[in-house]
Amino acid sequence: MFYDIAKIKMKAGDGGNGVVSFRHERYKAKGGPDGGDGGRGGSVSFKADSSLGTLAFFITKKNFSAENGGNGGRNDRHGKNGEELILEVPLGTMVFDNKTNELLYDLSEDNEIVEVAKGGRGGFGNAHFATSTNQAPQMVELGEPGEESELRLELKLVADVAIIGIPSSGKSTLISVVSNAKPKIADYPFTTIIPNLGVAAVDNFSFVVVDVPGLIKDAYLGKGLGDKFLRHIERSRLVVHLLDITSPDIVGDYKTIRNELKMYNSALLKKPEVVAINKIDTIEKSKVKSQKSKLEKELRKITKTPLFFISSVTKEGINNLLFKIVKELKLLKRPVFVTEKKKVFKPAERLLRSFEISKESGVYIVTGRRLERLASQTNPDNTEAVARLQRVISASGLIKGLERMKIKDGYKIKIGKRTGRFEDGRIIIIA
Ligand SMILES: Nc1nc2c(ncn2[C@@H]2O[C@H](COP(=O)(O)OP(=O)(O)OP(=O)(O)O)[C@@H](O)[C@H]2O)c(=O)[nH]1
Ligand SMILES: [Mg+2]
Repeated sequence: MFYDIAKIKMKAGDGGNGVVSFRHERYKAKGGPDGGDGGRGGSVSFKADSSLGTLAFFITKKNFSAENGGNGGRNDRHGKNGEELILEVPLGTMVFDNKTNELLYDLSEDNEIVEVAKGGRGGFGNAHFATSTNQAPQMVELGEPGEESELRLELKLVADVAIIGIPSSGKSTLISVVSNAKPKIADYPFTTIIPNLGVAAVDNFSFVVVDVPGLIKDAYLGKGLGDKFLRHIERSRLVVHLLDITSPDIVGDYKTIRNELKMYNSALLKKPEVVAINKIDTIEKSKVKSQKSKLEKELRKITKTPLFFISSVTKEGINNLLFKIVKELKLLKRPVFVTEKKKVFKPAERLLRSFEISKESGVYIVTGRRLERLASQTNPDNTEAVARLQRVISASGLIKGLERMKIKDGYKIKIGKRTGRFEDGRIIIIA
C-alpha cells in the first residue's frame, strides 16, 4: 500500500435561529422588534502538519462535526458562534470529494489551512425585518444548515530520495541493495508497475527511498506506464537518476528522462540530482574507464551533477553513492517542495444559483444551493418567512421547471428541509 487512504464524513455546525421578540418599554404596549440573530455554525477545516506522517487517525474515527451556532436572544442578543473544528492532517494530503472523485485540495504547505465544510449562517432575528410599513415584523429566519461533505483523503508518498530511469536500468535492484525493500526484479521492461518504498540506513542516518516505475519517451503523453508516478518525485528531496552502461545511447537515455520530467513539471528539473551509471560489472575494467571519461565529457555539457559508476550486483561504487546521498540530504534540511504545478480546485459552485429537479417515487426533489438553503432557513409556521420563500421561488423559474416535468396538483415537492404541495401553479409549504 503506497497511499494512506481514509474516507470520512464532515458536518459543519448549523447556524442558530433568529428569534421574534419585542422591546418591553414602560407605558408602551409593544416596543420595537429586538429579536437577535442566531450565531454562525462552526466550520470544519484541515491543517497541514509536517510532523504527521500518516492518516491512521482517520481510520479509527470517521465522523466529525463542528458545533452548532446558538439561537439569538431578546434585546438584540446575538447567538453564540459555534466553535470551529480544525483537524490536523499530514503534509501532502490530498482531499477528494468521495462522490465525484474531484480533487478539492492538495495540502502542500506546512500549516496551510483549508475549509472543507462551511458552518451555516445564523438566521436573522425579527429586528432585521422592520420597515417603515411593518414596525412589528414576525419574520425570522432559521439558521442555515452547516455543510456536509463526504471526503476521501489520500496521502502522497513522501520519500527523501527517488530513483528514476529508463526501464531495466536496475532501479529495483539498487533499492533492494541499499534499503530493506524487496521488490520484484527481472530482465524485462516495466517489471515494476507500482513504486517500491524502502528505508535505507547509513551509520546513524536513515532515509526513505522510492523506486519509481521505468520511464520512456512520451511517458507524459501516457506512453509506457505514463507519468502518473512522477508526482512521487515532486515531494522527494533528491533524485537519483540511474543509467545503464550497456545501453547503446546513455546520453540519449539521460536526455529522454530529463525531458519527461520537464514535460510533466519543469520545476522537477531543479531538484538536486545525482547520476549513477549502473551495471559496470558487465563490461571490462578498461572499457569502464574509457566510458567514464567519454560520459564525463558528454554529460558535462548538459549537467553539472556528479557521476557515480556502480554495480548493484558486485556492490562496487555503492558506498560512495550512499555517502553522497547522505551528504546531500544533510545539506537539504527541508524538503524542496515543487509548488509550480500545485492543483487546487474549489468545490463546484455550479449549483449555487441554478437548481435541478428530479423525481423519486412520485416526489419532486429540488436541488440547488440557494433554494435549498433558503427553504431550510424558512420556518414553515412563520407566515412572513414563508411568503418570502414563495417570492423567491416564483422569481427563480422553479414553477416553470416543475410544469415542464409535468407536475400536477397535489404532488409533493422537497426543497432542502422543507416539503411543499403543488397547487394551482404554486407551492404550498406544508412542513
Ligand atoms: N549485471 C548486472 N545486472 C544488473 C545490475 N542491476 C540490475 N541488473 C539486472 O538488470 C535487470 C533489470 O533490473 P531491475 O532492477 O528489475 O530494473 P528496473 O530499472 O527496476 O526495471 P523496471 O522496473 O522494469 O523499470 C535485471 O535482470 C537485473 O538483474 C547490475 O548492477 N549488474
Ligand atoms: Mg523495477
